[in-house]
Formats: sequence, C-alpha cells, structure tokens
Amino acid sequence: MKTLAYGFPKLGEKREFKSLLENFWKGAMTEEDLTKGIENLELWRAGLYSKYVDLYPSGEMSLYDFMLDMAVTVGNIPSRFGQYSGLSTYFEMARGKSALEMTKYFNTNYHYLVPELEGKEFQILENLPLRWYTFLKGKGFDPIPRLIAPFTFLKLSKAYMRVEGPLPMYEMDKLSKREDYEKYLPSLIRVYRELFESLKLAGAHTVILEDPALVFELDGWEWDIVEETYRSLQGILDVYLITYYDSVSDYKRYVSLPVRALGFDLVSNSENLQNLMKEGFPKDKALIAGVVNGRQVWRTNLKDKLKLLEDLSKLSQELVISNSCPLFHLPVTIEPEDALPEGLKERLSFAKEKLRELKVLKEAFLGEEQALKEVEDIDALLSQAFGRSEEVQRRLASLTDKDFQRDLPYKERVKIQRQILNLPLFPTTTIGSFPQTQEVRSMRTAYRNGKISEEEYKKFIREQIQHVIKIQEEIGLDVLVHGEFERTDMVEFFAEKLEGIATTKHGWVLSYGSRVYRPPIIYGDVARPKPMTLEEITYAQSLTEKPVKGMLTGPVTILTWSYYREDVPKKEIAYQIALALLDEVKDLEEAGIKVIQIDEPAFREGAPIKRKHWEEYFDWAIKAFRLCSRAKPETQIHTHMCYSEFNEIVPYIYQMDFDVISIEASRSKGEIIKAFEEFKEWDRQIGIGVYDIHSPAIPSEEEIRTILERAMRVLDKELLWVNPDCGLKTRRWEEVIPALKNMVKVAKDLREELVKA
Ligand code: THG
Ligand code: ZN
Repeated sequence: MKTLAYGFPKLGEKREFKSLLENFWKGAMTEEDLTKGIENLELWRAGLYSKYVDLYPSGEMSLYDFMLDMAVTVGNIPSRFGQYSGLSTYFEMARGKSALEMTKYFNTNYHYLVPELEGKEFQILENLPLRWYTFLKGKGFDPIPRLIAPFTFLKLSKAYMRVEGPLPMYEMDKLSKREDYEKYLPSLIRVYRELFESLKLAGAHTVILEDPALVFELDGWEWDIVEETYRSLQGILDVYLITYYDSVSDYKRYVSLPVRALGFDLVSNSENLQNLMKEGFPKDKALIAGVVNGRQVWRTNLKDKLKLLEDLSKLSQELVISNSCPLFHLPVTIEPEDALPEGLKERLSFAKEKLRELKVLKEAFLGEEQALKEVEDIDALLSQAFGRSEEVQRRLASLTDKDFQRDLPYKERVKIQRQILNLPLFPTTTIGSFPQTQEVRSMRTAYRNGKISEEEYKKFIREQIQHVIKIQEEIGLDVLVHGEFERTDMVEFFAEKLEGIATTKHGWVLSYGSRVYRPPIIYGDVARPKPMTLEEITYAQSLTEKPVKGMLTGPVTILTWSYYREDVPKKEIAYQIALALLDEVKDLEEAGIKVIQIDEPAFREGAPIKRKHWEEYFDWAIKAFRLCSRAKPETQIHTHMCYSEFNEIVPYIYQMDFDVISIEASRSKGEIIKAFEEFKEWDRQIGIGVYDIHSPAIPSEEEIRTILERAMRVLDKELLWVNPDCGLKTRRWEEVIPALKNMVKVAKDLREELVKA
C-alpha cells in the first residue's frame, strides 16, 4: 500500500509564483533570480509531497503552462516564433503578440496553451523533464518524472489541415482522423523514448504519464492508436498511467494497456468503480485509486474511503491511494483563513490538507490507532447537518412549471420592448465593465482595509459612474452600463453578498499564466438577504435618459466558478442561486430598469465531458437561467457568453429564452455565424463581438464593418446588435474610447446607408 499525489499548486502560499513572473515581465527581476525563485517553489512543493506521501512527481513546475512545456520539450515551436532562444521565445509563445491560443483544460477553469503542429518532425529541444528530475534528485528527493502522454498531447493540439475545396487551403484544427495521428505519432514516440532513456540514465525507473484524454468518448480507432502508443513506449521505464476528471471511456481496453499501473478518478462519478467491480482488474498491474477529491474543497470522509479501499484491495495486490485529479484546482492551504462562517473551516480541506488526508488514509488502512480515531471523529463531524435553510428549501419545493416560463413568448415580448426602448437599428452597447484603473483598485483596497470610510468609498464609486455615463453619452452608445467599478471578480462580487456562500482571503487558484482568482465556497442553501446591485444601477440610470443595463452574473456561472457542496444536487444549488437572482431582477424592474443582462460565460464549460451526460446538464442549466430571468414581458433580458466555443451548443442556448445575447467570437467569427445560419429557428437579437478586447489594438472601422457585413449575410439585420466581444475592465481608457467611437461610427453609417437604400 502506497500513496501518490500529483498536481500540487505551484502558486505558493503567498502567490510567490505570480509575483516572480510579473516582476520578471516588468523587468524588475533577472532571469537568474526568476529561476532561483521558481526552484525554491519546486523545493517547497517537493518538501510537502515527501512529508505526506510515498510517491510524487517531478516536472510539474512549469513557468507558464504544462502543455507549453511539453511542446517546448519536443521542439514544437511554430515557425512564426523563429529560432527558439530560451525564455524570450517561451514567453512570446505564452503571451506575446501572436501567442498560442489559450483554451479551457477539459471542463475546468484552468486554461492551457494549444500546441500548433505544422507537420515538422519532433525532436528534443529542451529536456525539461530531465532538468526538473535531476534538480530534485540533486536536492535529495526521489520523485517520479511526469509527462503529458503523447495521445493527450496530440488530442489537445491543433494541426494544419487541408480544407476541402478546389484550391489547396490549410487551416488549424483539431486532429480528427487516423491519418492525422499517424502523421505525428512516430516521431513523437521516438522523442518520448529518448526522453525516457535520458531519465533512466539519470536514475529513474518509473514515469508518470498523464493521459486524461482517455476520458473523452473515443472512437475505436482512437483506442487502437492509444494501444499502439503504449506498446511502442514499452521497455525503458515502468509506466504509471493516470487519467482524471471523468471515467475512462473504454474500461476493457484501458485495463489491457501494457503499463505497470493504472489510475482511476473514483470521485467525479461512479462509472469507473462500477466497471472495476463488474469487470475486475488485471492481477499484474497496480491500481491507482483516486479517492481524495482534487476539485472540491471538502474534507474527505475518510471512513467512506476506507471502506472503498478495502473493496478495491480485493481487486489488486498493489493498491496506490491517490487524489482524483490534479490538486492545482485547490488553494494551497486552509490554515490562514480566519474569517470563515462558523463551523466551516473544520469542514474544509485545501491542497495541503488533502495531502495529509492521503497519509491518514494509509495509516488507517494499516490499522494505526491514532489514524483510526481521526477517521471516526471526522465521520461524526461530517454527519452533522450543516448550512441548510428550511425557508430556501420550501421555496424550491414550491416551484412549478410556470416559474420557468416568461408570461409572453418572444415574438410578443419583442414588440412591447421595441415600443418602450425605441432603439435604432444596430443598437450599440458594451458588455458591462469599463477599465479597472489602478486608482479604482487602490480605492477598493483602501476601503477593505478600513483606510477610507464607506461614505468616501461610495462617493468615489458614484464619481466613477458619473464619468462613465458621460463618456458613453459622448460616444453615442445606445444602451449604457454603470461600469462595475464596485466589483472585483464577477462571481466573487455576488458570492460576498449571498447567504450560504463563503469567500476566502487567501484561497487563490491559477486560471492561466500568472492570473489567479478566488473561487467562492457554496456551503449552504443560497439566499439573498438584501439587494446586491440596486444602488449603483439606479444611480447610473438617474444620470441619463438612455437605458442603463442591470448587470448580474448567472446561476450556472456562479455555480461553475465556485466550489459547491456534494450532498445537494447541482441542479438544486443552481435553482437556489437563480431564485436569489430573481429577487434582484424584480427589485431592478421595480426601480425602473428596463434592460437586465445576466452573464453566463461558464455555460459551456459547466457541461460534462461526455456528451451522453449533456441532456441532463443542459436541462437544468437552461431552467436555472429561465428561473432567474423570468422578468416582466416588457423587460429586455440579455445574456453574454465568452471564453468557449459555442457553435455546437446553439440549440441549447436558444432554449434559455433571453431576448438578446452578446457572444465572443474573436477567433472564429466565421464559424459562429455559420452555426446560427444552420440553426434555422434562430430569431433572437444577437451581438457578435465586433472586436477583440483581449488585444490592445484599436480596431479600425473597416475591421468592424467586415464582421457586421458577414453577420448580415446570415442574420436578419433587425436582430443585430453592435458591441465589443467581452468586458473592457482589462483595457486602458486610451484604447477603449477610440475603439468604441469607431464601433458607433460604423453602426451609424450602416443605419444611414440602409435608410438611403
Ligand atoms: N472570473 C472567474 N473565472 C474566469 C474569469 C473571470 N475564468 C475564465 C476567464 N475569466 C479567464 N480567467 C481569468 C482569471 C483571473 C483574471 C483574469 C482572467 C485576473 N485575475 C487577477 C490577477 O491575477 O491579477 C486577480 C484580480 C484580483 O485581485 O481579484 O485578472 O473573470 N472567476
Ligand atoms: Zn466576456
């Protein structure tokens, strides 16, 4: 019986990783000091691993992203970056002007950089696995080198692919055919074998390969490729194969792969366990049981897990206890949190505490008295009810079908809304936030630290709102926003105001690169004690004749970007949040707000990995949105989506029954427009982001016009709104004002041209 842990956060207890990178990028730190700092973080991680578990990896300490590291290791540098020259090329690929595309890692809020395959042979460029293995070895640790497996590497990459048509044309897309893999695998496998050889020479016997793509619903030929890959990797190092975030998609083929040990996520759902119990497990392999949840913050009920491990030990002589998925989805430690609601802290376990749980589990499994007592104590604590509210549950139980249905269908609502709002053709608006300047941030910090009074802070926010309303009027926008200067993160802001949700002071998690966020913790039944946005929105509306949008974050996004309890179905939590938001919608309406936007950027991300689970998810996700947006027919409901590809879920999006959607389509405008073309029923108003806010470049009138004209070929002009593709909080005023002016100019020109025609 051994314990194995992996994916421990690299951020550091005081976000040292973030400071190191950002100081280096600012030019305030040398490359040498950066390297030293990163090495110290790796030593700290290895120290924790070795304190609590038997087996742990090296090679997780990436300077930006582990997929990028794999790409650099195997020499996959797209030609536009020229000759690879170390760190400068590395960061150019990560965050330069023509950086690699960033996308969500499976169904998580971590974003990886998508390798671009151009058809070149792979070769070892920087042997990062060896560098980090020998580093830790040299410091007296005994880690197992870890790499992303070849199949997952290719599956998550994009490659140049011939597009059907009369002329030879190539486009970047996912690998989708056997030939695509056959083109790249031989040279990739050769490189992996070389990497293994080098690690073996340095003293390694084992390698951990992370192959999470095996949880996708794969075709038979894809499994053939996986088998061939593992067969060709044999003979150098013992392979510990790890999968996570879901059950493996073909149990029988998975357990017959020629590897030393096989890992299972036994937390995300019960399919892996059912298969293990039903089909058995090969005698000659070790079973890595991912029983401690790497994605949720709850203390593990060790008693339940002990029982599970006993069952599993009948299947395999060699059981390895592990976390269910990488631990980097968790904050480092619960220790410094001193302002959590009563009773919550002892129910929580962050990454460091999860490591300790693995240790206690092993000790209890081996019958150690102290550990067994702890197991009983935790069970007693966790069996006590916590955070429930009868009132919220009664309200939930009383819901009927009509709570999910607006009083009038869209076709009739839109007529009333047109009369009230009286907007021109191609109405212009923004997504909600305006630049969060240094001044705004320092004022918020000053207020939080008690350095300025609530009155002073509120006065400052009111001044900011006055300013942003004036600017929007000058630019000539049609539907205005209040700028969101009082808000931090769009989820954390609401979490702080809702009952049943806790926020942390130090619970930072990496989202990508050096960017972090603090996921709130939904620990109890959710309710809204008092209005959350009313004051700022009504103040903004009092300053202008134009409509000001009420701005809310939707229930699916609040749920998906938070930790949530596991003893209540997600559907119920989503409905609870939706009811709290509905209270806000009602208050906004009462106060005369005519347009309300409820953002759902995580709507796609929340979907399960396997399509077979989609119907169930979208059923409640759609209903949660409908529940919170059941406004009066005359209130125009908007939503906004970004950060994902929405093409394949357009029919589900339609069922949300909003009046207007604004959608990010910065990279694949053509595709998203096509998706709406293919979905014939589409009759809702839509703003396809006319420029990319992630770039500081100011879009020209021509660029904006091109996108609108393309949209007009597919969608009725009456449906089109004109807006940027996301909020403007990360941009500077000098960029925002000219960009919006160009946008409004194009909308006005188009209106005039249509009148003439
Ligand atoms: N909020 C949350 N999740 C998200 C986003 C978000 N996921 C997807 C998308 N946006 C990209 N993720 C981020 C996460 C963090 C930041 C930007 C994009 C960011 N964070 C600040 C930083 O790292 O400096 C932290 C700011 C603070 O002090 O609160 O900029 O918007 N939940
Ligand atoms: Zn957005």
